[in-house]
Amino acid sequence: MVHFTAEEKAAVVSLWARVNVELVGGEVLGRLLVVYPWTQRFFDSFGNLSSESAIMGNPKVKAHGKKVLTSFGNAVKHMDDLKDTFAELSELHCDKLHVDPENFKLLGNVLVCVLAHHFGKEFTPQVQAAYQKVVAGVANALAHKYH
Ligand code: HEG
Repeated sequence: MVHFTAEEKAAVVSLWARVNVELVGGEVLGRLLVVYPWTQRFFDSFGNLSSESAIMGNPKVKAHGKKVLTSFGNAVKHMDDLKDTFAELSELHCDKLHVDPENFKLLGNVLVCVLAHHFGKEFTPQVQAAYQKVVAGVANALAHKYH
C-alpha cells in the first residue's frame, strides 16, 4: 500500500485544485492514444483516431478524458483509501472492459508529463514525487480486483 505524508497530501491537493479536468483530461487521454497507439483498441467506438491531430481534436476523446480525470480526482480526495475508492471501477475495467492493467501505469505517467507541462517550474521534484505515488497507488487500486 502506498503511504502519503501530510506534506505529500498537501502538495497533491493544492495542485489538483488548480487542474482544469476538462482540458488536462483530454490532453492526457489524447497523448496516451498517440504515444501508445495500441491503447486505441479499447476505443473503437470513438471515431477518427487516424492521426495525432484527429486524436487530439476528437470530441469523444476529450469527453472521456474528462470523465477519467474527474474519477482520478476521487483519488486526491481519498488518498488513504484508494483500494476501496476504485474497487468498483477495477471490476468494471477487468470484467466488462478487459483493459490490461499495465495501461493504468501508462496513463499515470502521461498524466505526470501533462501536469509538468502545464505547471512548469511549479511542478517541483517534490510535487512530482508525490504525484508519482498517487498515480502508482491508483494503478494498483484499479488492478486490485483483476482475476
Ligand atoms: Mg477507464 C470507462 C476511469 C484508465 C479504458 N474509465 C471509464 C469510466 C471511468 C474510468 C470513471 C466510466 C465508467 C462507467 O461508465 O461507469 N479509467 C478510469 C480511471 C483510469 C482509467 C480513473 C486511470 C487513472 N481506462 C483507463 C485506461 C484505459 C481505459 C488506461 C485503456 C487504455 N475506461 C476505458 C474504457 C471505458 C472506460 C474503454 C469505457 C468507455 C466507453 O465506452 O464509454
